[in-house]
Amino acid sequence: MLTSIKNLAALALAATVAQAAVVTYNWNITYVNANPDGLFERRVIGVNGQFPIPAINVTLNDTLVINVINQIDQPTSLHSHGLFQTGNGQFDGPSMVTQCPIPPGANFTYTIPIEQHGTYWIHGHYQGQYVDGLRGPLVIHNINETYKYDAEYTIALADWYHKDHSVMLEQYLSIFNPSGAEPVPESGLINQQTDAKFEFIPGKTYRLRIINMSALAMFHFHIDGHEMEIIEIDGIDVERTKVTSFPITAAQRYSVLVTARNETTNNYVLHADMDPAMFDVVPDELQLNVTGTIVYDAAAPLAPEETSQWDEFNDAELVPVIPEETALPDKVFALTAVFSVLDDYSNKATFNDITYVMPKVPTLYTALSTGNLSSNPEVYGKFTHPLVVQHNDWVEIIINNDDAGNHPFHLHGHVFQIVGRGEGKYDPSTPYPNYFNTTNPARRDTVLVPSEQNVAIRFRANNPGVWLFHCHIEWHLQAGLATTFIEAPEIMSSILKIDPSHFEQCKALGIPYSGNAAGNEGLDLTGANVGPGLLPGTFTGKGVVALVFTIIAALLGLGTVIWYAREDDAHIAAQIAKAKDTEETH
Ligand code: CU1
Ligand code: CU1
Ligand code: CU1
Ligand code: CU1
Repeated sequence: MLTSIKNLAALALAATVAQAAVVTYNWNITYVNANPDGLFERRVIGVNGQFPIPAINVTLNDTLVINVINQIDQPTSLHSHGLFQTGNGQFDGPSMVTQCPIPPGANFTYTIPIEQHGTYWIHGHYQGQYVDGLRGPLVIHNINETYKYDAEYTIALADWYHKDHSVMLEQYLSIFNPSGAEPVPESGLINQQTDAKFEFIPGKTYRLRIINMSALAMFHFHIDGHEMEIIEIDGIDVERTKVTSFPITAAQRYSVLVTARNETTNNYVLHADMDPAMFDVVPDELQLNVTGTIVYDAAAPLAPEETSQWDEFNDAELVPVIPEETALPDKVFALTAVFSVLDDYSNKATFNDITYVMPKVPTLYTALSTGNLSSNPEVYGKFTHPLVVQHNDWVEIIINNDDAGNHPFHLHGHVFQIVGRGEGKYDPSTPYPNYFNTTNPARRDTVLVPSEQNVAIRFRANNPGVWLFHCHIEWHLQAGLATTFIEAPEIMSSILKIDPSHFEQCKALGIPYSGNAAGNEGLDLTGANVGPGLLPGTFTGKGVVALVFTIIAALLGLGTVIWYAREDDAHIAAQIAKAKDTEETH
């Protein structure tokens, strides 16, 4: 008996080894013209002359190799969202955090050992390139999946804009937008189109992998005539949980099991409703009701569309299949997120009054080139908002959302446990009754913190490296809603060796790749990039918005009118006008 078990184990091991492969994708990053919503053709960022970008498919234990050739006229970098990259943080991708961006015309290879399974995505992490199209699904198959199903579909949801991200970003961060109204998308897409179809065969069970690749939009997902069971969140398999609908924020993923009906008399509408609460203004022409079709028989009629009902849903109640207990934290960071007009008169985001600004040296290179000083947060510069933790610390982050908007916060290099959720600001002196869920809490890599609420998350600092923690609304990241975790600097250089190809990118762009955040030795931060500070005085955020409007009106008067008039897109002007109307409530 023992022998046969041993043999089985040997067989399983052999099977595992046999399946491990090096899977190579050659990605020429190129501009492509596309018209995914059928309303407007524009230049987008695609791969190998294609848009949508085809999904990456790999299996646990494979090594994923992505050979990038940057054929666009701006630098770029790629982030594999949700991958731990244990000991491999040099290939995590965020520009000026773990690498210099890849210059136009240059090559760079990402080599990523695959240590997880589930549903992920890959996207540009240089400025807002993913908003312009540089994003695609990354599906990691398990060797033996936890749940049985007959077939699967990947359903990538995304918001879509008609203008280039850079153009909208300039307007968003300008002094003419002191309320911080985000650009509202023109469309919502399913698999980068407006008419996605998914064939179902009676009686079969499907795994649907739903990914939200949006810049801003949150969707509510449901399917007419079918029940769904959630089985995965952000790469973590969870106990089957029946739902009629669920919300999915930017950067989150869900897998659901859906059993096909036993007849083919009708086809059914699949719904991804955009949540209007995410938009400052909902333009009349914006179709919030984004749909696709479950097709049983191309000739069959569509079943009458059901009215949308959104489930009250708490992802913190989902139960991971592989339990992981929590522990009392060694380090607690309370981060309060606020948007306000700073002393450059633009609306920026802050965590504890600091708005993120990129350093002159990518933070990972600073960690690896400053010796003993790498444990001193000062070397990373105040405006990368460095949070230093030691190897294997249990780290708790209490995120207080003191803003009128909802924010999906994402941590690179980890999943975190959702251990608490509450109203208002978390007050450690009066903990909520039963606030902390310490029994196998839900784990994921992106969590929604609704307006005027708080969420407590925990993770173990078992992945030496430099990991960004930020709001995954791309506009908010660009507005500075980010901090940087410096994890285990005391042992980082013994684990991470930077491939020399990194420094070629830096040299070509004239970016220094050693020293502190200013590119200097020691703690001399002369010349470091600095962000705007808080406006002086006793103004509240709302008061400042009102004040700034007054100043703008007084100083520019007619000028603003001309600026609006020159704006050829009426809807941006409408947003600004609307922002004025709502300045008191924002
Ligand atoms: Cu990420
Ligand atoms: Cu991401
Ligand atoms: Cu946000
Ligand atoms: Cu990121």
